[in-house]
Amino acid sequence: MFQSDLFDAVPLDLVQDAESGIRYLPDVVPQATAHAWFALALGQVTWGNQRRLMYEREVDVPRLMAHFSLDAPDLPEPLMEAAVQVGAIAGAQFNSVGLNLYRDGNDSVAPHNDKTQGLVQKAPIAILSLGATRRMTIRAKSGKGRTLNVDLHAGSVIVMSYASQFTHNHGIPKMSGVDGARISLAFRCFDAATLKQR
Ligand SMILES: O=C(O)CCC(=O)C(=O)O
Repeated sequence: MFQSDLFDAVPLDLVQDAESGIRYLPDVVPQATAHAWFALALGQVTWGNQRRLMYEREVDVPRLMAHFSLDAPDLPEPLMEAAVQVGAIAGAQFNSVGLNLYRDGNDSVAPHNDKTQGLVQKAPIAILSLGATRRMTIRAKSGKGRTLNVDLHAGSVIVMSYASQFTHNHGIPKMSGVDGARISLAFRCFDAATLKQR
């Protein structure tokens, strides 16, 4: 499999499509702010352990998760500020945030596309990284396309178009030598009916 490793601390256009494609934007949030938001999110969020079926056995999902509507009265402190800053750079008014806590290099998320049901069509998804650097793999679903490996540094944002969820998978593989925990804040725009049900 042909791989392309992208480690540069510069904006990267990873995938092009008729919407905004997939873009990596480093240093959207200053390091000191990313550090403070990491500590606040780690301490203030009630992290949940989910289970899933794998080969007919129930196993732990290998990361902790949480979710908030951005109008939630119990929204932990940094999330609204983060949503405003990330929304400004992504050109979207997000109304929901999904949080992932990767406790160490053994935590991961398998290659997948985000579920588009209930999302506002053509609105992007933006993921802010806090804490340890982790690698994201991005791969086209069809063809013999290369796998892109992009290192997601604290304070960076990856913006993925709605359209790209139909053409590409993304994942965070297990990795050795990871220096601590990482939190990702995945901002999304749900339609009103879906948002109410979540
Ligand atoms: O942690 C990340 O950067 C990826 C998160 C993700 O793929 C998801 O929340 O669906």
